[in-house]
Amino acid sequence: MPRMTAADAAVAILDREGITHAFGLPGAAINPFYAALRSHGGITHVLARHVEAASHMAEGYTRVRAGNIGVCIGTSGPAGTDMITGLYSASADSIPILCITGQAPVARLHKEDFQAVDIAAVAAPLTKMATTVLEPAQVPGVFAQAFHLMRSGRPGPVLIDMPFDVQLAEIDFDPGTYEPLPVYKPAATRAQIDKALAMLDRAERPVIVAGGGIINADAADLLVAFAELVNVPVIPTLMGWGCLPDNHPLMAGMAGLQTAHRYGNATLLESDFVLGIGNRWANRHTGGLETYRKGRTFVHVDIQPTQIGRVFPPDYGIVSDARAALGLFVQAAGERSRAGRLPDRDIWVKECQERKRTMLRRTHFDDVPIKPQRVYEEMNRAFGPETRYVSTIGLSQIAAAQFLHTYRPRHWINAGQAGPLGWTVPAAIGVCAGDPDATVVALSGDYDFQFMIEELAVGAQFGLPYIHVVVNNAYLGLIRQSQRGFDMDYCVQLSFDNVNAPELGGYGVDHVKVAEGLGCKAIRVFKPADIAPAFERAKELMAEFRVPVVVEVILERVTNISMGTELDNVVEFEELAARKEDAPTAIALLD
Ligand SMILES: Cc1ncc(C[n+]2csc(CCOP(=O)(O)OP(=O)(O)O)c2C)c(N)n1
Ligand SMILES: [Mg+2]
Repeated sequence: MPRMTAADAAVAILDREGITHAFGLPGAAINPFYAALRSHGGITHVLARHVEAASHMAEGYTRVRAGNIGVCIGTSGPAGTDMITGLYSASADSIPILCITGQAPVARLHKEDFQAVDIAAVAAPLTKMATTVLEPAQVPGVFAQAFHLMRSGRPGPVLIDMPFDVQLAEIDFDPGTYEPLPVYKPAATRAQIDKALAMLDRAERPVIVAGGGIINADAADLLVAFAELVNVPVIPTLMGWGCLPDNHPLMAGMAGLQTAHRYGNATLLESDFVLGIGNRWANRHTGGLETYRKGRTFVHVDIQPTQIGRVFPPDYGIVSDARAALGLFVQAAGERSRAGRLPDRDIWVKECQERKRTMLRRTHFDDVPIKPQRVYEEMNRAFGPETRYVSTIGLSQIAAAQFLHTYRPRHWINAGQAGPLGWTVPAAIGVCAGDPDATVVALSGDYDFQFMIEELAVGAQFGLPYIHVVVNNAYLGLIRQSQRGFDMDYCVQLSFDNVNAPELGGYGVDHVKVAEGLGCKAIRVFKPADIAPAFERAKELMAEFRVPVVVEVILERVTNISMGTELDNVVEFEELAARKEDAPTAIALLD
């Protein structure tokens, strides 16, 4: 039997489980694991500048491609606590990442040793498993179990904490015969699918709410096939956005309080039946449940049994992996279609399409300083359907969801439930590492960008080029808007007179200089007409220098973005589109 350190065994298992990339930074307590990484030589390591960033890089890496699992590595103590935000964000969005931490030696764990924090206990509520491995011979089993858990059922993150002496201890392990454990995914039965379809048949105005579970299950093709067979409009959730192209005739718009289309909300409110697949009835999607549920019948399909009935009791629930369920939905609907037993939905579908054509928000403004809506209009023109957008939170992200277009799964990469500021730069770097040929466009508000701006250096060092659009209002914009309810504008201003950059006119941080200082390229734009040329120049710079390129757009300070507390009371602060020139890059044009 081959003998090796437990750390060598762990790295050999990563390899056998298909891991090719890791994001992290070393420290004394994790050096044995780094020694194993070095001697193995087959895993590309990206050196983060902040340990939290490593966890978000791992998330970006997982989210970009089906089957990917991002690995993030840190030392003991604060490295582990830094990565807690990534574990939270990953677990909230059902994203598997493997977080590996070093730890003080076993015999010193209870002696308040330097950086000996009980990270497994800290991470427990945010992971599917969090464990400090005390026996070196358990290391192979713990890693095998970690991959089994991350891939089974509702996907999610795992933390493995390894004391220094456990990593170094020699064990017997044969990587050659190591085998990943089978993955468990519950599957719907045909009887369950037939029952749901019979309920759908009885509806007059049905919609499908398509959640991120469809993307996680790599089942977008089946969703489209099913929707087309039954001719039922689809409302993707923010996490499901891209599972059918925005320009698909059955894409009815997103519904919700913020990241939603006017036509998506109107269609949901008109509907009498909702088939939710791989979604979790998130509160920013549903708004008040009384409005959301009123007069509607609900069927809920989810991989996690305990999700059924968590937010409200559906009329019927099915426990299933989205791919398994949609496979049966396609089969059963196909049989009904061939037998001529599917109801005609043409009138309802046309009504939804008419709402999509007419209920538009205005994007075309020529104002200086620039209004944010115009930025998204220019992005729609500059970036094609292959673009992978990355964003996290803020007015910037909310407006992006309202105005940008997504055409493919995994092309809207967003920290949906947790929304941690600072996520965007590292997540974009993880996306680039996971799909080096992708066109990646990240979008941040100025504050999100400042949170982890140092990670730009990682993109420059490791040759991970992407375009980062920073919409700068010198405000914690979303919080400023929500403070209107308190009649205040308190502690939300990022503006100051930068003594080194008077040309910024009080907007504070000189993002161009910071980005350049970190080895990236950057362009600043003040006028609407300069946005498009800046995007074209950014593409050239990215191709030439192979580094991240920042395009900073100086916005007007105050713009309120459409949002509300109920699906039927979303407040519009700006003029609506009246003619096609008002929203020239909308999917379906007015007039
Ligand atoms: C770590 C963290 N702290 C606080 C928040 C709350 N928060 C959400 S958006 C926001 C302001 C974002 O400002 P900016 O990135 O400039 O975007 P804008 O809304 O101005 O477009 C804050 C403070 C958060 N989401 N994450
Ligand atoms: Mg801002």
